[in-house]
Amino acid sequence: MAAEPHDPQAEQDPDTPHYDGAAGGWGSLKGMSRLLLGEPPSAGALNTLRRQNKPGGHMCTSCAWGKPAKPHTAEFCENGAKATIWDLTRAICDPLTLADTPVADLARLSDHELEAMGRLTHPMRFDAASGCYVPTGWDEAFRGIGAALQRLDPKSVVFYTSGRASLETSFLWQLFGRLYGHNNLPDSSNMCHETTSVALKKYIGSPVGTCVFEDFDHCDLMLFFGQNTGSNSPRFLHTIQKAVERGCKVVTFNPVRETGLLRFRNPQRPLQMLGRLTAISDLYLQVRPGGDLAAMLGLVKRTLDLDAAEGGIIDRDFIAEHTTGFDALRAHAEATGWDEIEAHSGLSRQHLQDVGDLYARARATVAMYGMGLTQHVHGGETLGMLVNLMLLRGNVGRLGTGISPVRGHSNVQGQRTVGISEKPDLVPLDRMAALFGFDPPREEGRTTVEAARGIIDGSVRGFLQLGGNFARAIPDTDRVAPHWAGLDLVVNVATKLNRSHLVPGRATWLLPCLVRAEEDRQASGPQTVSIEDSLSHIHASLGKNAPAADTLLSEPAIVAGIAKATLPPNPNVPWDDWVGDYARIRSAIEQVWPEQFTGYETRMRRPGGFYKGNKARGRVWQTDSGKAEFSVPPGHSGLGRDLAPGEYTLITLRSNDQFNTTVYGFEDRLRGLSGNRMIVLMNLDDMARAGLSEGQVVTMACAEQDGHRRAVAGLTVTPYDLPDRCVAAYYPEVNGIVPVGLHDRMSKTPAYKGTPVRIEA
Ligand SMILES: Nc1nc2c(c(=O)[nH]1)N[C@H]1C(S)=C(S)[C@@H](COP(=O)(O)OP(=O)(O)OC[C@H]3O[C@@H](n4cnc5c(=O)[nH]c(N)nc54)[C@H](O)[C@@H]3O)O[C@H]1N2
Ligand SMILES: Nc1nc2c(c(=O)[nH]1)N[C@H]1C(S)=C(S)[C@@H](COP(=O)(O)OP(=O)(O)OC[C@H]3O[C@@H](n4cnc5c(=O)[nH]c(N)nc54)[C@H](O)[C@@H]3O)O[C@H]1N2
Ligand SMILES: [Mo]
Repeated sequence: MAAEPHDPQAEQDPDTPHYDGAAGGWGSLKGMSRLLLGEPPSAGALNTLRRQNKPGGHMCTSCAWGKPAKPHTAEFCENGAKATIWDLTRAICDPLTLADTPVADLARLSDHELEAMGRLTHPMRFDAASGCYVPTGWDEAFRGIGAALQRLDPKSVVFYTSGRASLETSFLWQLFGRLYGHNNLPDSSNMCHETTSVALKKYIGSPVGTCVFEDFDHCDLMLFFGQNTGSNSPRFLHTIQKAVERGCKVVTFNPVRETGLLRFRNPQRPLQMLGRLTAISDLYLQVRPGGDLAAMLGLVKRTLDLDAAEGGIIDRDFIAEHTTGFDALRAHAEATGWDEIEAHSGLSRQHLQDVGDLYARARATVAMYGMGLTQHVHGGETLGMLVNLMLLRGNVGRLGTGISPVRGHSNVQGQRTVGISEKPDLVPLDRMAALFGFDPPREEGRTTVEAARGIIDGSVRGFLQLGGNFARAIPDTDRVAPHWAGLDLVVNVATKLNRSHLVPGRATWLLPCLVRAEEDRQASGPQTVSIEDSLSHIHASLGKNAPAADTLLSEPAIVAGIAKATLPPNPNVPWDDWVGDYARIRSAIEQVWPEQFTGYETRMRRPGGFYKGNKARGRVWQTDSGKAEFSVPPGHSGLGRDLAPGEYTLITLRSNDQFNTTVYGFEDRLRGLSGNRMIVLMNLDDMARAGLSEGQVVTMACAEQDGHRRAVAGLTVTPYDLPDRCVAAYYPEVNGIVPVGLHDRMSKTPAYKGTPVRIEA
C-alpha cells in the first residue's frame, strides 16, 4: 500500500505523539537558552553570535548554507549558536587530568561526555607504558611526527580532513600531502556529498550545485529530497519561507515527517512567535528509503505523458541543443510500469502524477537534496534521474531553476575547490608543479572507504586527521577499531576530545588548535581566513575571541610545523611566510586557480562574498560528451538489493541536538524524541508483525552476508511514523552496523541510508 501524503496544513497531527510545534520559534529559542543556561557563554561569545555570518564577522562552523549579502539582524540559527557556544566553552580538558586517565577509561565515556570535558589546550603524546596522553612541546611533537613520516612510505599514509578547515589551511594540507608524495586526501565529503561531486560532474559537468540565492526568489516550485532543513541548515528555512509566501509550491520526499519541512515559525520575526505558522510543504510524500529513484522516474513518466497528450510540456529546443541520451530515457520510462514505480517508491501513482502535474506546469523549478539521496548504493544513479527530470523542462541554467545539493560542513565544498581530493584529475597538478617546483604524484589516492579498508588490511601505516572524528564517523567502526593499534603513526589535530583519539597507534599525537571564532594572531597581525558556502560564494571570516589558551596554535601553523619537520627545504614553498601572513597563502591559491580566485583578497570581504562561478549555470557542460547527459539507471531503486523476509532498511539519522559525532545533548526536539539516543524507530504495523512492543530492548544486526557479524545491542524499540520496513536509528551510535563495502557504486559514499538489517528480540 502506498503511504498517504501528510496534510501539512493541519496544525495538529492526531496520529502521532510527536512534537506538534514548528521548526524555529519559541522552541528554537528555548533550545539555545537551555544551552546558554547549562553553561554561561564565555565573554564575547554573544558578541561573536551577533557578528556571525556577517561581513567583518566570523563564518559559522555549523552548516554550509549561504550567507546573504543583506543579513538578518541575527544571521544565526539555534544550531549555529550551539556550535559557537560549544566551541567557545570555558571548560578546559586539563592536560594533567588526561595524563592521569588511561585511554581505556576515557573510552567508557559517551561521545557527549568526551567533548564536554572541554577544549584541548596542550599538544599531547600517547605514552604506551601508562596508556595515557602526556603533555609535550610543539617542537618535540613536530620533530617526532616529521621523523615518523620520513620513515614511512608516503603511499601508505592518509591525510584525512573534516570539512571545517578553512580554504587557507586546506590548501596547505593538500600541498603538504603532495609534496610528501601521495594523493591520499579523503575528506568528510567522501562520506557525504561525494556522490554529488562525481555524479553531477558526470551528468552536467559541475561537481557542485548550480543555484545562487537569486534562484530562490524566482522559482515557483521546489522539490525537496532527503534533506532535513530544520535541523541541519535552519537558516535556509528563511529563504524557503520567503518563497512560500510569494506563492512558490514545495513538495517534499522523505520517509520521515521532518517538522522543519512541514511548518516553520520564524524566530527572526517576533510577531510570528504568536501568530500563524508558515506551512512549508504543499505535499509531503513519505517515500521508501532509496525509493526516490523510482519516484523521480514516475515524475519523468508523467511529464512525458502530458507532453504526448498536450504538447509543449518538455523543452525540445533545450533538449536538442544541450543534451544527449533523451531517446534512451524516454524508452526506459515507457518500458517501466506504474506498478514497478509504486512498489519501489512506496508512493501511489496518483500522488506521483499530482506532483508530475505541478512540475509540468511550473515555470521554474529548483531541486534540493541531502544525504537522503547521496548515501545509497545507487545514489549516483539517483542523481542521474534527478538530472533527467530537470533537463526535460530546461530546469538547469536559467533564472529560478537549478540543482542545489545542501552541503554539510561549513567549508566542505571549498576544500575540494582548493585541492583536497584523492582524484588527481580534478586538481591542476601541472600548475602546482610549475609554481612549487616539484613532481606531484599522479596516481589516485584513497577515499574514506579505501582508507578504512587499508587500516583493516594493514596497507595504511600512518593516519593524519585534520579535524573530524574519522574512527567514529566511518562505516564498520567496530571492525576497524582493533586495527588502529597496528598503525605506525596516528596524528589528530582537534579542538575537543573524541573517540578517534582513543584508538592510538604505535606513535600517536594529539594537537590542539584554535577555533574559527578565536583571534588568530601571526607575525603580520590578526589573520582572516575564508570559506566557501553551499551556493559557491567565498567569504572572509575574522575571529575575535581570546583563544582558550596561549598554548594553542592555528591550523595553518600546525600544518606548516609538521610539513617543515618532514620535507626538505624548498624555496618555492615558504611555510613561514605563509603562516606569518595568510594573505600570502591566498595569493598562492589565486595563482593556482586564477579563474575562480581573481581579486580574492578584496572580493572575499564584500557583503555576500564572491561567486566562484559555475559553468553548468551558464549552460556550458564540462562532461565527456560536452552536453548535459540524460541517463538510464541499471534498476529502479537506490538500494543495493531487495529486502528478504524479516529484513528492514536502516536509515541513520542526526538529531536536532548534535553536529555529526558531536552530541550537544539528548533532545531531538523537532521529532518529539528525548532522553535516549539508543533507540530504533519503527512503525506500529512493523512492530506488530514482528511481535515487538514499545520499550522492548533489542539488538539490530546487519543483514549483509559477507562473513562478518555486525550488531548493536541495547536499542529501545520506539514507535514512529515511518514507511513499512524502514527502521531508523541515530548516527554515530549504530555505525558498526554499516558494512564498509556497502557504498554508492560511483563515488564510494557509504550507504548510511540504505543498510539492510534484522531486529533480534
Ligand atoms: N545541526 C546539525 N547541522 C548539520 C549537521 C548535524 O549533524 N547537525 N551535519 C552537517 C553535515 S556534515 C551534513 S552532510 C548535513 C546533513 O544534512 P542532511 O542532508 O539533512 O542529512 P541527514 O540528517 O543525515 O538526513 C537527511 C534526511 O534524509 C532523510 N532520508 C533518509 N533516507 C532517505 C531516502 O532514501 N530518501 C529520502 N528522500 N530521504 C531520506 C532523513 O529522514 C532525513 O530527513 O548537515 C550539516 N548540518
Ligand atoms: N551512520 C552515519 N554515518 C555518517 C553519516 C550519516 O549520516 N550516518 N554522515 C557522514 C557525514 S555526512 C559526515 S560529513 C561525516 C562527519 O565526519 P567528521 O567530519 O570526521 O566528524 P565530525 O563529527 O564533524 O568531527 C567532530 C570533531 O572535529 C573536531 N573539530 C571541531 N572543530 C574543529 C576545528 O575547528 N578544527 C579541528 N582541527 N578540529 C575540529 C573536534 O575534535 C570534534 O570532536 O560523518 C559521516 N558518517
Ligand atoms: Mo556531511
